[in-house]
Amino acid sequence: MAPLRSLVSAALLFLSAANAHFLLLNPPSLEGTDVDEDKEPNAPCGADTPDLSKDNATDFHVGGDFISVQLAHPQANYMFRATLDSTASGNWTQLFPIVKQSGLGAFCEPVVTAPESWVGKKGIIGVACDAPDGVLYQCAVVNFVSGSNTAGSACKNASSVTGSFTTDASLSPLVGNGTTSSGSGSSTASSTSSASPSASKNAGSALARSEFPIGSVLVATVMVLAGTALL
Ligand SMILES: *[C@@H]1O[C@H](CO)[C@@H](O)[C@H](O)[C@H]1NC(C)=O
Ligand SMILES: *[C@@H]1O[C@H](CO)[C@@H](O)[C@H](O)[C@H]1NC(C)=O
Ligand SMILES: *[C@@H]1O[C@H](CO)[C@@H](O)[C@H](O)[C@H]1NC(C)=O
Ligand SMILES: *[C@@H]1O[C@H](CO)[C@@H](O)[C@H](O)[C@H]1NC(C)=O
Ligand SMILES: [Cu+2]
Repeated sequence: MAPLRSLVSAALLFLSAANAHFLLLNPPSLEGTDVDEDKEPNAPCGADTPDLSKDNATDFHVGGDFISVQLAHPQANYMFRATLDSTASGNWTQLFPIVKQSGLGAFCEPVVTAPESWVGKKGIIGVACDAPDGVLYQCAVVNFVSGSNTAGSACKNASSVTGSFTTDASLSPLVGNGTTSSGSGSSTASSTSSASPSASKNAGSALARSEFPIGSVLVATVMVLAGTALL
């Protein structure tokens, strides 16, 4: 009995962990290495609220530094933005054109710049990721420093990944002087993407939903296991 029960709970654990969206690897996420991906739909930073008065910061070179992410969806668009606002409540400046990642895994832009006037200041870099299950958020607390950083081996694209510049009606309003878009209820349930004109409807959505069949298979497995346990 015990092995079966642990198998079921292991499957359930795996199910809850299967809600993978994306990770911000560099600059390091405010949430550290233990990111709560279920809370990534919460604007502006996911599970945590930054506090510039106490959060640790890493250096970000305004002349060019790298932003690297890890994507668990077959495709997503990114907005790289930054603010000096102490709690990331607004005044976001766009750092890079909206870029689309196609293909799972590592993606890195080696030369992302920030305003020269920010040198010596502490701020927040935010990454908003428009994924098939909604807009997801991560932040990093950084010290803006002068010069540029040559991206090393930590900055790479997975072999099957390609990128292109794009437009995205969900991401483009996320900069400016207003307050942040409050996430507009973009929870896990409904997909509000397909704003991108280049998203090919048929091929794209079939691919984009490839995570759901896996989930269903797991649900079926758990149900079979649970059913067996009742016998
Ligand atoms: C900041 O870094 C120091 C030294 O590494 C560490 O002790 C402290 O816990 C960190 N603070 C936060 C909020 O992560
Ligand atoms: C944005 O910056 C302007 C000008 O510095 C300031 O008046 C405004 O309060 C800021 N807004 C937010 C949300 O921080
Ligand atoms: C990854 O792909 C993007 C988009 O094509 C490109 O801009 C970037 O330079 C690539 N990164 C690396 C490390 O080659
Ligand atoms: C934000 O407001 C400041 C001060 O009013 C202005 O200088 C700046 O251009 C505005 N930035 C954006 C992105 O609207
Ligand atoms: Cu996701």
